[in-house]
Amino acid sequence: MQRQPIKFSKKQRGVALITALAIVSLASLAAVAMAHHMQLSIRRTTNILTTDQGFLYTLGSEAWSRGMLIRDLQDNELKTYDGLDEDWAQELPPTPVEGGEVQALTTDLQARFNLNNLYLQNESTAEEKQQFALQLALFKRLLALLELDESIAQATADWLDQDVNLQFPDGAEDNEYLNTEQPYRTGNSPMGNPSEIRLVKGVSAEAYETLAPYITALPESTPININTASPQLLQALVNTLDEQAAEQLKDEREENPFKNKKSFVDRLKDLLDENKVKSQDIDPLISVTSRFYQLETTVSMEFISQQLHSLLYKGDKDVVTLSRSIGTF
Ligand SMILES: [Ca+2]
Ligand SMILES: [Ca+2]
Repeated sequence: MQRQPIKFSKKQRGVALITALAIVSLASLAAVAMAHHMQLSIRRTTNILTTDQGFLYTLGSEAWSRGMLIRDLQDNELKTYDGLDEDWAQELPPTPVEGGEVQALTTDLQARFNLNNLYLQNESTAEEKQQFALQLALFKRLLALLELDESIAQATADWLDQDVNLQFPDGAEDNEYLNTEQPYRTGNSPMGNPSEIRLVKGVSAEAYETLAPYITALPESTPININTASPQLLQALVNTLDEQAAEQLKDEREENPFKNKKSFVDRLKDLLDENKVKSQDIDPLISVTSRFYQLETTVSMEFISQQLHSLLYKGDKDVVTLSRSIGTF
């Protein structure tokens, strides 16, 4: 039996055409969406790979910096002092690498005032109290030189000490901070990062910006390295040293870094009235070598820029990384 061809009416043919067009346009939309999705996936993967590549470059930079410091540690001549003329202190200018460029700078954190030097345990010896008084006076002088409120020094000491009793008339403990708009309590322990001082009474955003280049927060008490400290810190160390003399010392050490503390004190006695140089007050605050360094690495790739800060510790036999942070603090 022969089949009769199905006959569609004109109306039915119109519906079929519209349906076909709708399917084609839906398929086109799906194809566009898929292509867009694929493009995003490719971009996302590229970003992940580039970020990984950048991070590996920052680790490479850290290994390079460690190598410099290890060499400094092993070379008997370089071991006697740490100064800005040494290899570790030289900046790595923007250097091309596959896919971008790397730049790095190692700085001596003992060129700065260590806020944790103001940490005084409850049961401290008379000698520890004496050391604390010298550190407090030094920080006050630094604040005064930077035209900041000296009371920040006492408030910082209260912030660090273990109790919540006011140690000084200008200090501040829980009572002060619990009465603020957003209440918080004192740290009552050494700081993990110098930016913590922003929480201390009297430290505004402007004050912190001024203070930041001169301070650090290290895991142990540290002296200031007179070979790397800024002229402002040299002035804070020796209260009779004026700006001109501090600049002069900075220029002189470029040629002849101080190999020991005595040569620094002797030079001070030449520059200043000998009777005004109290070596017993200066000696405990200073050093000519350093153990804590910061490496700042910037990696710039096509789409991404990364910054890594590494805290490096130079021990007696090796250099180790204590912490890393990604970002600009
Ligand atoms: Ca050295
Ligand atoms: Ca306290």
